[in-house]
Amino acid sequence: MSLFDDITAGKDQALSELAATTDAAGLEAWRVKYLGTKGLSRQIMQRLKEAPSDQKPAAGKAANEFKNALQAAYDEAIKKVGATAAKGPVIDVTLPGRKPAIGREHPITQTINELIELFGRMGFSVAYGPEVEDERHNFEALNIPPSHPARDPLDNFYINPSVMLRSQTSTVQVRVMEQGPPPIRVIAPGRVYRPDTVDATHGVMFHQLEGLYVDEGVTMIDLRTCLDQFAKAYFGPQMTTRFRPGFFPFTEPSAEFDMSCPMCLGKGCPVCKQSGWIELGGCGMVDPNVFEAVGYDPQRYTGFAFGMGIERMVMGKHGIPDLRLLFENDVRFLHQF
Ligand code: 2NM
Repeated sequence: MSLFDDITAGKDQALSELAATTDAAGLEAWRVKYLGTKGLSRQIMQRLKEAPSDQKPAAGKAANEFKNALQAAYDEAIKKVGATAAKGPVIDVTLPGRKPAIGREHPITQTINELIELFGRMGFSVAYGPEVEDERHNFEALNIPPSHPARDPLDNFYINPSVMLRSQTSTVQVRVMEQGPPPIRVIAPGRVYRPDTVDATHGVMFHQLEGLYVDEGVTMIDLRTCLDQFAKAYFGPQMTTRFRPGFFPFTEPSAEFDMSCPMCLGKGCPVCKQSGWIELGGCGMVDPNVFEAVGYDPQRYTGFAFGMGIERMVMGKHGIPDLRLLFENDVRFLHQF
C-alpha cells in the first residue's frame, strides 16, 4: 500500500476510534496512539522519505493535513469530554486549601501561657524543674522537717525513701535560688502529684504556678500589690483582692489570697457560695530558714512567694464543673476551648 493509502486508511480508523471514545482515559490512550512521539502521525512523517521525489511535496502536504485533522478532532473531543485529559489530574487552584488537623493547645497549657505572659510583664522569668524530686528540694530546704505531717508516706508518691514525685513546684524555686544570688524574680508552672481521692475537684496530679521574688527590701506591700495587679490584669480591672491569715512552713507570715467573685462581683452567688470571694491561692514572706538552706543571707535579703492552682482557674474561667473532663483527652470536649 502506498503512503497515500495508509494516510487515508489511518485517518478513517483514527476518527472512528475517536468517535467511540467517551472518557478522559480513553482520549489519552488515543492521543498516545496517534499523536504521541511514537504515534501514527510521527510514523507517517518518518516514511515521507520513501516517497518518490516527484511525489514528495504532495506526500508532505497529505501527512501534514493528516496530523492537523487528528489534532483538531482531538481538541474538539477534549472539549466535549470536558477534561484536560492530556494535562494530568484536574486541579482547581481557586479552591481554598484543606486545613490539616493539627489540634490545639490544651486549656491548661493556654492558661499557663497566658500567666507566663502576664507575669512576664511584671518582670518575672520562667523556670522549670524535675517532676521526680529528692526530699531536700521538696521538703528539707522548704523548712518542712522530717517530723512534719506533710511528709507522711500516705500523702505523697514516694519512689524510694528519699525520692518522690514533687508535691509542689516550690522545688523549682529552691533550685533557682541554689543556682545564684538575688535578685530573683521567677515563676514556676508545672505538674505536681498528691495521692488524693479523685473527685470533681481533686486529682492525683494537678498544675500549680508558684512565684518568687527575692531582693533587698522586698516587703509584704510588694506581695499585696503584685497579686492585686495580677487579679486585675487577668480577670478584669473591677476585681478586688483580700488576704486572710494562713500558714505555710516556707513562709512567715503567710496568707490565703482571695479575689472578688467574678460572677456576682462580690454580692454573693452559688459560685462563691454566697461569700462574694473566690480563693485563688496562698502566699507569704519567704521564711528565713529557706534562705539559710539555699545559702542566702536572711539579714540582707527578704522575699515573697505565692502559689496557685491552674485547674481551679481554668474551671472558673470556662465554667467546667468536673476537673476530670480536662484529663480524659476527649477531643470533642477539648476542641471547645
Ligand atoms: C505557696 C504558698 C506560699 C512558695 C514558697 C516558695 C519558696 F521556695 F520560696 F519557699 N515557693 N513557693 C509558696 C508560698 C507557695 O503555694 C500555695
